[in-house]
Amino acid sequence: GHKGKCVWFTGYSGSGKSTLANALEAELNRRGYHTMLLDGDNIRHGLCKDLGMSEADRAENIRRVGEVARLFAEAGVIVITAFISPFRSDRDTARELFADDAFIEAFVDTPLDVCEQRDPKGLYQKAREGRIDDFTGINSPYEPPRSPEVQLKTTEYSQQELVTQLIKACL
Ligand code: GGZ
Repeated sequence: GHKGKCVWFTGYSGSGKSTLANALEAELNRRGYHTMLLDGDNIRHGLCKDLGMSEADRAENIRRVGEVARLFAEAGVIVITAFISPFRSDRDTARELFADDAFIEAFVDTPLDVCEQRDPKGLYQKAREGRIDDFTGINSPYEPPRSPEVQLKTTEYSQQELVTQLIKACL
């Protein structure tokens, strides 16, 4: 297929966005689709390395990611983005860059207490100790999507089942 689109993951730090984004990308590649994964590793160290975690900087981070996603989608790529993107208005601004059927908001619905228990990078502990400002879920808000195209309940389904739900929502 050559119809570009954007699968936009959103959820807390440690919710499983990157894991699911990578699993979705692998399944799409297996089916012959050309994909591009945008995440903190390839965006916040380069294009957005001038930005921090204030509300304004997150808005600018998400704005740039949305614009890059649109460019790739226009070239026929399925773009997968994995950012907390905690503010509804920023996600809605990204959505407006795409046709109605070309923006798939994927809410990684892992409860905050589960993310905090997992704490894969020890960031929640640091935030609780007051050593990280503006940490999402601790001292910075997360606004859950009101009508995401797909809602991924990671505590109820296996990764394989979640990838199946994603494929149904995006193909
Ligand atoms: C939340 C933070 C923070 C603060 C650093 N709040 O789970 P991670 O570690 O690997 O991914 C998180 C990442 C958040 O960057 P995003 O670009 O996804 O954020 S946003 O969409 O809001 O622009 C986390 C780490 O950076 N991290 N400080 N204060 N997460």
